[in-house]
Amino acid sequence: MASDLFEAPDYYQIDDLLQEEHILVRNATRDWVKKEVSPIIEDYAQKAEFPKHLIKGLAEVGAFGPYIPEEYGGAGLDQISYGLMMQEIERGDSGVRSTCSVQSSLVMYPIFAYGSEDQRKKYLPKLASGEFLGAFGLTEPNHGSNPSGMTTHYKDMGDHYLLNGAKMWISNAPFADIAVVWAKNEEGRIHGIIVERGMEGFTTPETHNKWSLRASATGELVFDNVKVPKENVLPGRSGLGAPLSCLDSARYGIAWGALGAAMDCYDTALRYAKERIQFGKPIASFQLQQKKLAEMITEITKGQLLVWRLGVLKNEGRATTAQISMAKRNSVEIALKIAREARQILGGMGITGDYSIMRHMMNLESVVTYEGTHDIHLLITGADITGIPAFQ
Ligand code: TGC
Ligand code: FAD
Repeated sequence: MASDLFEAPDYYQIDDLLQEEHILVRNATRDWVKKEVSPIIEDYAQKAEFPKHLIKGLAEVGAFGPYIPEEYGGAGLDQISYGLMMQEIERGDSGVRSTCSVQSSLVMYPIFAYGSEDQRKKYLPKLASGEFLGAFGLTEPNHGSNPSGMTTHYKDMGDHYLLNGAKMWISNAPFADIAVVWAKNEEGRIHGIIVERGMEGFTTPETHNKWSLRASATGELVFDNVKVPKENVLPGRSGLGAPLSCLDSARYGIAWGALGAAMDCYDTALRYAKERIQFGKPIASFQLQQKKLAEMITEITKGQLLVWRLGVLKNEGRATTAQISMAKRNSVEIALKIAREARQILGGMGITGDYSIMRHMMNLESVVTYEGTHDIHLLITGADITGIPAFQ
């Protein structure tokens, strides 16, 4: 990719709403992304390889457990700092942000919120430092949008549990050291279980041939009579609400993150439009191109205000699942539209890896599907405003 000239749009002076710590965290992450992610990410995406060497740096900037208390190795930051971090990292690449979302919100969060003190002490510091990488197993081959139907299950064998089943589409699976896996007990109640790499019968085949999130590793988690120590079950909460509450946290990060991708596409397209001459004039002088750019900055600005307000509510413990869902859906939808329009502004150059836009666009095709599809999020809003769930 050509050198990273990114300048963040702030059309409504939203920086004025941020505290000094937010700006420091945001700028430190932005600098790190410019230095470490932008120069290499296109190559890794082209090779369909996760840049493992970034793990140490991600841990150092605090992207693994930004809001987990410092006593467990987290950064102890608030929700707006967490959001800004995700925005900057996804500005670099959605796949890198994915790794952080999974590690922080889908692995560290459930261990912090529902784990025993021993589990917290055993796993959280290693996850925060990047010594361990985690995965989150909810989706199954036959249960994606409806995880309540999951068939992965475990049996009480006296001194241990026996786990059987399979999870599919799992980020980080091929090299994760541990996985937080959601499975049913003999009564059909869902519990979280920490499964460790090396347990007999536990395999993690990689999913190949993705056109999206190519710099993020995806795979399966397969459990064939895996003996799991009883102390690996998360004791604090059971039922579908436990994994769904983790999704709240990850979806919140995506709401900020997808805006980062949108900002990068807009910024790239604006610069290109001012430089590219056709018919003797910069293409930015043509009304049709201005319309695209004007709509992009309008949607980005609305999105920025939405996630900032959501961050305030989240800091106060008042953000609802439906509010988070709306923000995730909105940010990803506008980011995808912006990526598609931005790509057109770059003409043929837009399809090359010399620019980040096509990579963002392809990545966002996963982001619009994972953590709840666009349709599921529409239904979550629908259920919230009407009081009538229309999922089935
Ligand atoms: P429903 O009846 O609505 O709820 C079941 C129980 O859960 C409770 N609950 C929640 N609790 C805490 N936090 C939340 N956000 C909660 N939402 C619901 C609810 O009160 C109920 O409790 P109880 O005590 O009455 O049993 O469940 P449902 O089966 O009707 O499903 C609703 C639906 C469709 C919205 C839900 O299943 C859903 O969100 N589906 C989408 C699945 C999804 O998002 N999967 C994501 C997998 S992970 C992933 O994609 C990671 S990508 C990683 C990366 O970033 O790379
Ligand atoms: P389906 O549920 O089969 O949906 C197919 C289509 O039907 C969608 O358009 C959907 O909106 C629509 N649909 C479904 N139900 C309804 C309904 N009631 N009303 C209207 N329309 C409906 N999962 C994890 O657990 N952990 C991970 O780390 C993880 N990482 C992922 C990484 C990638 C790259 C991808 C692509 C997915 C990942 N997922 C992960 C899985 C992801 O969460 C699921 O793909 C997603 O929840 C959708 O499930 P599905 O693919 O089975 O689609």
